[in-house]
Amino acid sequence: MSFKKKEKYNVGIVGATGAVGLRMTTILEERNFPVDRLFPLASKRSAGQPIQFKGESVIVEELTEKSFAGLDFALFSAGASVSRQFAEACVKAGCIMIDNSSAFRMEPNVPLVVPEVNPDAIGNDPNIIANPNCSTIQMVVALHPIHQKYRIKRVVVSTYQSVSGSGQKAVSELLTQSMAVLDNKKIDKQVYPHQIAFNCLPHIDAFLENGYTKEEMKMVNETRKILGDENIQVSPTTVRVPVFYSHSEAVNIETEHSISAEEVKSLLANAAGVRVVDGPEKNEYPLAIDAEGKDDVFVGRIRDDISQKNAINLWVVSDNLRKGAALNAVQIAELIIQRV
Ligand code: 25A
Ligand code: L14
Repeated sequence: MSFKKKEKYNVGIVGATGAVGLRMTTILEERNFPVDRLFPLASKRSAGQPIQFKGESVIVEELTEKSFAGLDFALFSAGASVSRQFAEACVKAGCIMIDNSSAFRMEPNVPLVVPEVNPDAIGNDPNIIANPNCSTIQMVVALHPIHQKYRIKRVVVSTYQSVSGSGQKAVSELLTQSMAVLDNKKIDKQVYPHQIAFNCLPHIDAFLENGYTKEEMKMVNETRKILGDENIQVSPTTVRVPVFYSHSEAVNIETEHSISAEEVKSLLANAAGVRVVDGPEKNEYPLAIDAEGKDDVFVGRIRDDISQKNAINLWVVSDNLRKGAALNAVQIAELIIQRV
């Protein structure tokens, strides 16, 4: 490994002022990642703005090809085009790129990593590591222990995704549209093609020729890559709902071997990164508002599929900006420094 062990590391955050970038900084601090210096980077628009880190103000700088000199890690969350534009400069500077965008996820030589699921995919000498899509991360954390024990054949999933997945401006759009509706005023649309307040949009990311959206095809292809099994069939429908933070998912799983809800409850209760919340008699099940700000993937409504043998249903909820993005990226950096 050309990466050298140090006591502390220089870490850049590309897209530091965005919804995910802000949480990357907070999570590095919360988890006491050994940061020597933090370098918040963003577009020219945000340069000069202060970011709070460990009780100090750090000034955001404009991202340029020179930004990576002396950095050990750069955590990218500024969209796929920024990642494509700056990947080469980052790697050439000897800086490990942990990329939250969709730019490199399906490249065969780029590891796509969820630390609880496929930590070994990182390999011995990583330069670019891709952070999977948020909906995929929370689903595979729950699927992995089930796949290992019962061998998953097929997954049918519907998502209920919060607006924060599309960044800070979408959070503002839901808020202002909601207030406009309650005030009987005309609504303004900028981020989504339709009103999101008091509505559900079966449309996340662009439509493809096969009638599915890019977000749906990420769930198909990334799930196979992370679980290392090209035979898993995934049938997804991804839906935007008027929720600020956390994605929820209804997941139906069909397995090769005989499975029961009772067994899956105890299996998931002991799985890394999972918290089972399943007390229907007390109205207890995972909720988006409870998952916000937390690290776990919450799983509940665990029940046998009454229509099909060897099949179960789950309800899976997690904070899309944390485990779905910023936390997973920081965990990848932690894995790398533990291994040198
Ligand atoms: O292509 P992808 O991979 O599908 O990703 C698309 C977008 O989704 C978000 C992220 O948006 C990304 O840009 N995203 C990606 N992965 C995600 C995930 N897993 C995810 N969201 C959730 N989960 P974002 O809004 O969260 O973050 C954007 C950040 O990127 C910085 N940025 C943009 N272009 C850049 C750049 N940094 C460097 N070079 C560039 N060329 C961006 O910084 C932000 O930090 P900024 O300076 O552009 O914006 C700072 C503030 O200004 C607001 N703003 C944005 N656009 C405008 C604007 N203000 C005025 N006018 C504008 N046109 C932003 O809201 C921000 O607060
Ligand atoms: O990581 O919710 O590919 O709009 C792209 C779209 C993340 C979230 C990705 C959204 C995403 C997203």
